Amino acid sequence: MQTKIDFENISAEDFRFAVVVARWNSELTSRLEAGAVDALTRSGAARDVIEIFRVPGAFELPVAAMKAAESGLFDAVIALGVVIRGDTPHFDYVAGQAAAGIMQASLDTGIPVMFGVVTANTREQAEARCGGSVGNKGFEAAMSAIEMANLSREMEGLVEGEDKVFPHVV
Ligand code: INI
Repeated sequence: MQTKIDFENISAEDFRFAVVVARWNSELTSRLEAGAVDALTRSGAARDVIEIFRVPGAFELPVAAMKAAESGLFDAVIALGVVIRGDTPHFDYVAGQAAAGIMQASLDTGIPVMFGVVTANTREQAEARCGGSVGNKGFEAAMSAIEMANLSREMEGLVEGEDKVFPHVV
């Protein structure tokens, strides 16, 4: 059974967000960044509660995401990058470590950290996912961040045995 999310009732208001953006493939990561900011502001976040941090490449996303999550200043972190497969195994190391490190940052801090990293075999595939025919993974990651920020706040008050209503799930 798939859980239905009541998007009418999940809002980015009253939350603060960090967006960590890789500069590699910056003409594409800038589109992810614009999509993420669009999703957050359209959902009620003020522009001044969204902090943007830049890192050289996707490999550096985890450490910056971890620092943002540890700071206590943000309710969710959105890590954005584009890794495109080349002729060598480099892609596997960069994409794999970015994914593992982002998950580690999230689990170690308890702050939701979103994996907004496009991993593609070709530039065309990447373009399609950065505001092209397949959507904008930055926008999607930000919507997931809003959902997780809401869920985390609801779960903070969980007491065993107590009836708890999760308003954003219908
Ligand atoms: N970084 C990316 O974000 N995307 C890539 O496609 C990429 N490629 O192809 O090499 C990439 N490499 C740089 C890497 O993320 C680090 O910045 C670098 O290795 C220094 O640690």
